[in-house]
Amino acid sequence: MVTTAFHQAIEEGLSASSKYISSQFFYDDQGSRIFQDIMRMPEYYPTSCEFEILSFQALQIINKLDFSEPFNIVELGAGDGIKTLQLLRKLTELGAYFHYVPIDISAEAIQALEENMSRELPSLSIKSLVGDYFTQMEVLAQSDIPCLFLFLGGNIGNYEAPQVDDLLSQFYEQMKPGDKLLTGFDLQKNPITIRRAYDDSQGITKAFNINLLHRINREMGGMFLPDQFDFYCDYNPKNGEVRSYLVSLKSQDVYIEDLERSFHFDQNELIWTELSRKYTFAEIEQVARKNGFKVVNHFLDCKHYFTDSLWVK
Ligand code: AVI
Repeated sequence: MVTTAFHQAIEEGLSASSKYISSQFFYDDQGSRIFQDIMRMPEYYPTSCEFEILSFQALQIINKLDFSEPFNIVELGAGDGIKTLQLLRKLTELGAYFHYVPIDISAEAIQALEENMSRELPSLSIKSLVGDYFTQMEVLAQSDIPCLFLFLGGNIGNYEAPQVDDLLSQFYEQMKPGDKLLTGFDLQKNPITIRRAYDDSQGITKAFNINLLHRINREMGGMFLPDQFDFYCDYNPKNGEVRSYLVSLKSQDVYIEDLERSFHFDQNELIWTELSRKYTFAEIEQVARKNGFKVVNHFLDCKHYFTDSLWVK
């Protein structure tokens, strides 16, 4: 039997006095498909907001880069690249000389992205890198081509404050002076709008969370009965945190074959699955400064729900 990072995380998280499973484990093939459905939900505004920013403000973003040519657009965790395509299309129309460098740990994801991008923009120069962000950023730091790094989608909101500093300081270390970072931040807004984006009426976010239990069953011989769990989430407007949980509907013991043990769940016991932090401008500026960056500009959607924030090293 192979013990994976997922096995270790489940052993640790379900043994803790307050149980948890990290949201990084949402994204197996099935979870990634459900996430695509989330991004298509009308309540889940971050996707359309960022799409709008990258479609309608591409020129303004490009003007703020102030790069000599050629330059690299480096995408960290590219996904399907649909939003980035808008920016790349504008650059291509303007005749800019640049390379698109998506970085992803999954060779399969990169291949799908390359096929997609080449179909949409046949003249695009794509230089994909497969591996973890930091190793691949180190490779890019060796050349003197200026780089714009993209960390889109509001993924930064899924990190706790110390992890955010960790991540940004590692990005900073791998960047050359003058390189830029464009990061998506979901902003604090009417709490009802935020709660609806996560507590959706169709139960898609619930399915996204419950898939963690299916994944344990598939990958480590778990005996979870997913119907015996529900989903709960809560937005606290005082600290900007959406926290998501699985809830055990009864007192139960669940055996996981690969871990050779059972885990006990009390009735109504929670398993914390995700943090989705919403930021204020002051917090974004503080986090940039703390990690050595200077804020160049905030690019906002028309409702001011979301910002792609451009920073320079
Ligand atoms: C990927 N990440 C920014 C999403 C979020 O909003 O926290 C993941 C997600 N979780 C539930 N809905 C969407």
